[in-house]
Amino acid sequence: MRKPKVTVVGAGFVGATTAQRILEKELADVVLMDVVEGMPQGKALDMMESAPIEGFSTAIVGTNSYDETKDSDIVVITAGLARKPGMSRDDLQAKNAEIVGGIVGEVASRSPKAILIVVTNPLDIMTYLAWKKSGFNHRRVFGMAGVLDSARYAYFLSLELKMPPKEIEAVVLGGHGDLMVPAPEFSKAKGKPVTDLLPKETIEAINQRTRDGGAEIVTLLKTGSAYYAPSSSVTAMVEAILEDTGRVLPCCVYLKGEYGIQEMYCGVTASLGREGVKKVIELKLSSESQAALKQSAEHVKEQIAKLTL
Ligand code: TXD
Repeated sequence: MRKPKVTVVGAGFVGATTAQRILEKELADVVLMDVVEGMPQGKALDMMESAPIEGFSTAIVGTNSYDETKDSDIVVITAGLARKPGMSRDDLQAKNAEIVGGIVGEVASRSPKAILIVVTNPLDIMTYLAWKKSGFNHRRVFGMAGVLDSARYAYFLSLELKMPPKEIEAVVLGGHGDLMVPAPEFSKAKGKPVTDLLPKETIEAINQRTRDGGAEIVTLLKTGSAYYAPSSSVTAMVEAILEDTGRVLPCCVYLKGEYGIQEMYCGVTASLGREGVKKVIELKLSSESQAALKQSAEHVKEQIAKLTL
């Protein structure tokens, strides 16, 4: 039987680490594509040279051409620019829209049945753009942010509760930015709601650390941004899709009235499988979280309006 094929566009920190995780978990063969000559080829060769040690039987090729991406089951888009000094968020959005738009055109024609997972920031807007440019059914185009934001939330809760991180289930909804919505009412430690375990002020401080989670890493690294947890997050989505598990994960998906949000992309929990989004799971949010989600979605909508499609 043919092994599944995953293309990762952008062989930078997130892209290359995602490729490595997919290979080592033997989820699929990988094509790693980047515009920088030699770089994806070098990283792919280096990863293959770890195969005798790690023992994986999956394979990776690095390339600067889209031809090798043909008939991918999943395309992960991590290509883009980081914000440079003097560049506004809007400038970055316009530049990355150009990059992501171009990539989607190339991959959609060669892999018309693929599922697209967008990672490039600003995440919600790039996911909407990828959907529009691909012409694909919205079930096959979604973005990664919620898995990461929820993992950060779970980790910070585990520190406070002095429990192993894997005992914590945490949920963050909304757009991937300052207005993201940690939902403590759906976050649990060993099955118990964290709202019963921690005082309100402590939870609010953890919510804020979660919202600032990306910036905290950027400040420490000084150049570049997070990639270990982001690549784990993408890999969890790839696994749910390829193994058709129906796992419920927070993702940036197209909404048609869920939570009162119409025809746009925003972070909510969804079940993933071979066809992409199987189902959007609408949680019964507290009135506080519901209002915060609405505000976050409004912000995404304003940013989408700035796109030239
Ligand atoms: O939660 C999330 N969604 C995020 C998003 C978590 C972490 C990182 N997030 C965003 O992912 C970040 O803000 C960036 O927009 C992307 C990629 O982050 P990464 O840290 O991997 O950036 P790098 O290391 O700069 O890699 C980007 C690569 C680089 O190698 C470029 O040469 C390549 O993208 N690039 C391209 N590849 C193919 N085609 C085109 N046109 C192209 N342009 C740049």
